[in-house]
Amino acid sequence: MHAKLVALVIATIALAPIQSDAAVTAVVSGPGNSGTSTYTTPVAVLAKGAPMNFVNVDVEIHNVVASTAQGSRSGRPWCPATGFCPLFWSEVIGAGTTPILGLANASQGSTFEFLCVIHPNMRGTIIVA
Ligand SMILES: [Cu+2]
Repeated sequence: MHAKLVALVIATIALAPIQSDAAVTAVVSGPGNSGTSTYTTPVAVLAKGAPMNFVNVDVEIHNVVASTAQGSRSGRPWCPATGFCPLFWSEVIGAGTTPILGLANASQGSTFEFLCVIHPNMRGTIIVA
């Protein structure tokens, strides 16, 4: 049953019309991404101040974490007490949707690189428009 649901989601996405980058409000990962260097949406455009989700339609677990910008723990409850403190972050999830936290105050024109902590070869870019 679960496999049929995953297949249906994949088929629905495959049949969906191609969207311009401006229409993307989510970072999406899908089957095969862990063996590549990208996500299904390698570039995602976020309207300033709008929410952004991470959508995983893969059977493997993934997440979205800022790969470059690091900073203080202030306002970032996802940060560990020590170590890596990414500018933005999502939970590691199996198939499903979860919010990407930390982008609410990102400036228009900003560009952020991100990666998956489980598969650090998976990388992408978020552009704030
Ligand atoms: Cu991954």
